[in-house]
Amino acid sequence: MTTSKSPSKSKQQSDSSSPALDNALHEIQPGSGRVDHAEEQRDNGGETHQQIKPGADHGDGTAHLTDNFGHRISDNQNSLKAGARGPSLLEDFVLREKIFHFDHERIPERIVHARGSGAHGVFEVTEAIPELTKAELFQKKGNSCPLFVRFSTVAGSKGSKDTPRDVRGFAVKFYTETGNWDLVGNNMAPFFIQDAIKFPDLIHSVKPEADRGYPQAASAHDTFWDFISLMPESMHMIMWAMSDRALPRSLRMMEGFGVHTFRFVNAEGKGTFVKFHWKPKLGMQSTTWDEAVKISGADPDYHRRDLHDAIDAGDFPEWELGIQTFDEQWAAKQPYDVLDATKLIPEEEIPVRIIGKMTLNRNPDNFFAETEQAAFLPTNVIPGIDFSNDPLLQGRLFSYLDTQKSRLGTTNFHQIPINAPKCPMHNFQRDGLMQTMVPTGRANYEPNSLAEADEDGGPRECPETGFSTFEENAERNDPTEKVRARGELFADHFSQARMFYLSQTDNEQAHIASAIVFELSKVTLPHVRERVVAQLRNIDADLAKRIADGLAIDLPEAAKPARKPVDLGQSDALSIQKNVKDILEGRQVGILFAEGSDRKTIDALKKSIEAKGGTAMLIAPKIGGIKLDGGTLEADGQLAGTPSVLLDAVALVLTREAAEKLTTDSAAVDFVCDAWAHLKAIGHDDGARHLLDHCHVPVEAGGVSEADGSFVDNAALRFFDREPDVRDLA
Ligand code: HDE
Repeated sequence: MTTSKSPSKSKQQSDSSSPALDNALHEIQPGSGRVDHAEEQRDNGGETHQQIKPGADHGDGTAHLTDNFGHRISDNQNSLKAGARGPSLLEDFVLREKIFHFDHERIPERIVHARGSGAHGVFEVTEAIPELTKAELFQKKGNSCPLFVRFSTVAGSKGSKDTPRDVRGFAVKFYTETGNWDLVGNNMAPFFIQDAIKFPDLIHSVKPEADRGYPQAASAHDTFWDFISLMPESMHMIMWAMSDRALPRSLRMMEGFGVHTFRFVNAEGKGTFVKFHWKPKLGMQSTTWDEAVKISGADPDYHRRDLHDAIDAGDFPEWELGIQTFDEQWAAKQPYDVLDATKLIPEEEIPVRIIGKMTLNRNPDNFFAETEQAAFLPTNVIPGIDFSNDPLLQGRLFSYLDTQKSRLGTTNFHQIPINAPKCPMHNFQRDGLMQTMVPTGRANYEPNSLAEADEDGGPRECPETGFSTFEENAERNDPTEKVRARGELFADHFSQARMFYLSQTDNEQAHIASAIVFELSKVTLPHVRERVVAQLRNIDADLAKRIADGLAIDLPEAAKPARKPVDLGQSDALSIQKNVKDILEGRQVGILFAEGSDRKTIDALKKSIEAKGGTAMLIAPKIGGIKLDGGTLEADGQLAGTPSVLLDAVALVLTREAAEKLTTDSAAVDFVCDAWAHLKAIGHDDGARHLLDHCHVPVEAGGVSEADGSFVDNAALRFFDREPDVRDLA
């Protein structure tokens, strides 16, 4: 069956600056046996099942509408009836097939990370690391491969909003020449729990409560905090989850982490521990909490739209892939266990070494077929990359394969194009539900000697180049001892939580404190609130006091730590604000205008915003055309539908009369008040001052300026100094 492809709006392929990038846009062309499901059906041996071509369209390129078995449909508007006003007939196979298929369109959503957005891209090696890994991909600078990424929230359902306070999934599927490598990480470096056996409990506690089915996509409720208060190991991750990292401004502006310690293995069989990092080209940016709440109403698809639009416009999001590598000896000297996923390795201890670049350059053609059906498996590693004994990772190695069977319904989910490798795939696995490959010949077992009779005996194993598990030095473990226990240092639950908190700016610390007060204020069980504060006392006395004050409760006794915390100092890399990139790229700047606004100011602003890589968005009370000197100007967004929460900075270019009129329009007042409260740059001309005065925005405040070049410079920043004026930071 032919499928029509919509013309690409983006400048994607033709504009890529790197030849490697261009090459990798084309799929890896393997030898025989490649299965290209989208174009045609082939069997394992490479034979094609021919499609009947003649008369496949109307002669003008428009395909014939057919049912699923190729029968042309004459009428797609009316069902078959016994008379025009009579009952529908059972024999209407066109109607029945259409409704039958529709009835079964939904599949179970992911148990966690149900809401996600995907994109295709390419990975390019910028520094070869053969001394660390034999992975084919990393042998040469310039090597590249196609990839697919899916970003997600964790707790919410598929149809929930993009901007809850939550961890974001950051899953990357590299289609390498030696098989798929899935780096299934998050935008936060540690995790809530240490052992996979606690994962179902963690997720049950954060999901909507069992009896009442709410709250959706929120951790601010009894069961989550009840569990957390009883799991001190979660305290480090709680600091991250309550920080601005949980409120990314854009999926393009967040870091990614492999979380676990993995292992590189080189050609000599030498193992090196490795932690993976993704560093965004646009730097990190977050929204404020109030802004995130309002965005979820104004545009629940805020992140999905932003990612899609950026790629569509040719502003391809980029991340650098970095590694921290270390050996057993180094690991043994640390005050934490590198196998404990609730811990990170400070970048000041081991700097992140950049080895590659990921560019997202193509939107999925079909959300369901690609983004929804993408199945990531931490077990997808390539020779040269291996696992560690992290007990959380070990549990994941089972879970992901298992879950795909119930979500995608078949053990053959690897044949779905988004999941299929782009290198040759041959084995003796056969049959199963929804088998789409048509193997030929008799060889469905191995060893066989069919080749001796001139028959195809099928593939053979590869002792030299195949995946072989790292031979671990078992010195630190006795593999003959069966225990339900954890490493000794796993018991330190607070040292890194404290390091994270102390590494934040004052203002970021205040955000953490406000977030915890907000969340605990939604908790109805007083003993849970108290128990959380008792745990927080082990992180920082001041933090615990702030929370107790914020809840108006007495400071409880500190919880007794399982192991005495140690002082790890600070790590500046953990703060967003200490690392912010002062750039306009990727940012959306609004210019509000109305009848009579000065066209020259608008044009000049737009030009300089675009010159700095930002996007200018014209906003007016009416979208179709506003009268200005010398003609009319169309807006990109209508004022009520484009609140300032969707913008990074706003310029107000208004006549005095228009400004006065807008003081009675709550959309305009909210536009200004929110931009002020969310610490955004505000530019204004003389006429617009009236609206600013009405909204009590002091024109001499930081980030408030004339609507000229100074505004465009400011637009790259947020003005945190203003924060004490707009909210209680106690
Ligand atoms: Fe996942 N996780 N997870 N997780 N996870 C899933 O797999 C699970 C963990 C992560 O875009 C599920 O295919 C267990 C850590 C991402 O499709 C499921 C444990 C990290 C995604 C599952 C963890 C992650 C998932 C649901 C503890 C960061 C979305 C659907 C042992 C390193 C991938 C699916 C996508 C998805 C299980 C812990 C990241 C149920 C048992 C730690 C980004 O299998």
